[in-house]
Amino acid sequence: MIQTGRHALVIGYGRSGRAAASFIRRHGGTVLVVDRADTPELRTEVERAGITAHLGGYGPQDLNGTDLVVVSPGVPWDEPLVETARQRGIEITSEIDLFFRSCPARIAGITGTNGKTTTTALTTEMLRAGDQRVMRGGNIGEPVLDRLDQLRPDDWVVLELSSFQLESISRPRLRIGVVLNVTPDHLDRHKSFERYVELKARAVAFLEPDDYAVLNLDDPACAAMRSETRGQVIEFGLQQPVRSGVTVTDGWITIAGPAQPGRVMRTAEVPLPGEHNLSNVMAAIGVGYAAGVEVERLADAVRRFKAVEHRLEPVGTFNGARWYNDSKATNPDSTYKALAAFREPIVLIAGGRNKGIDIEPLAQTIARRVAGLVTMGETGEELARRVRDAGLDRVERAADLNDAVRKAAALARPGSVVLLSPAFTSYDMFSDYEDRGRRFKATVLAELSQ
Ligand code: UMA
Repeated sequence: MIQTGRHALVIGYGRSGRAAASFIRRHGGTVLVVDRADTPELRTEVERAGITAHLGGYGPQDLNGTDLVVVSPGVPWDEPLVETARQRGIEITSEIDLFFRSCPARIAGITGTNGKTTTTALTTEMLRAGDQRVMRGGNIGEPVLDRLDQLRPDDWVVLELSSFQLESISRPRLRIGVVLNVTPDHLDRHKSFERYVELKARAVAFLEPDDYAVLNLDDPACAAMRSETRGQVIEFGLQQPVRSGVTVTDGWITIAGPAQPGRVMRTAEVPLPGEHNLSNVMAAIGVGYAAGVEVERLADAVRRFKAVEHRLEPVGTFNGARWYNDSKATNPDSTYKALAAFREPIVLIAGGRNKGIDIEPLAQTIARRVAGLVTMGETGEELARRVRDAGLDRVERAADLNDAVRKAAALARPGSVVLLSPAFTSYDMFSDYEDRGRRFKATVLAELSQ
């Protein structure tokens, strides 16, 4: 617990920073906020909170009198100001680290490159179906530290954990740790794929023998984590034989292993499109099973589950074409999964800011799989050129989101799927992927519904 009298510097005043600042002040500490941005919204936020803030940049002078630095997930862990604080021997933490240090409840943590949010949302529903008190939060967009006081020891907390968050937690001890998949992402920040995998593995590296590691056997990096945990392993997989865990046999999701309850539900009953979603559902079933929820209740929770916003979220049908918002696809792998989820001809809207990823394999896949492409954002020009070079003719470059929607509508035919699945981050044109997804939906509805 934060002791009274701490003088904290909170770097970054977004969702995580606001939760941390409010928690520390409520527990008798003082807070100075710094943020590289200086916008009217931020000014209003700090004024409303009555908090001292230095906006528009920061430097070593902000560390004077500080004995605790709280770093937001979006701020690099090796940011110069954080390094200076380290050198001065000041304690470094984060909103999620403070939460782990004090949380009295059991934590199930879900990480992976893609599918985290859907799996976190579904897992929460499953544990609730098992009559558990559950708090959901983390990278899903819901900070948890400011809700710590509501928790009791027999509650569950279901956390979506990003690599940024896992990096900042000194001891991420989970009761159930899930790693869904690991493919190249955030390499601009973590520098190498190996480091990124290492950070993801922290979700299972601190388990004790009574805890559970839920690991995807179809993903080599996840499968290798079996040897890095002391927890009991619940495997899941569609392609690899599963000895003990969740698998699919004869069209049924099944729990495999000695004296296990067998069939859970038919795969055809899963209400989310795509094999990747089946894999997410299997992971969530693994968690629900480890937490002792009855199989029938797990199946019911899946049947009732609706798509999460911005992940293959249906927007509507216009002129016979079905439109989907998959703005959460901020890396190529996520876009591959979206493309694989449909059999129909696809008009894809893609492009954004590159996080250090090679565009060529993405261009090849798009050229093979889609009927038409509209590109936008910083990578738009290169992506359009490479996809044309890879053999697709129907490629358009859009100036902005309205233009992208109009061009995609012109390429679509009755029976097509029009899919916003950008494969890159949104920061070149939008404040985040949620902003991109919401503006996309609003534009589609404004342009196409009459
Ligand atoms: N800022 C700085 N310096 C920096 C970077 C940012 O001052 O170097 C400032 C920005 O100007 C802004 C504030 O910090 O005012 C934003 O902080 P933040 O980027 O940490 O964002 P939050 O709003 O606090 O949201 C964070 C997570 N953001 C990131 O990891 C980038 C949210 O995940 C998370 O939902 C939230 O905490 C609550 O836990 C978002 C995300 O994009 C969804 N995550 C990445 C992903 O999923 O790929 C990892």
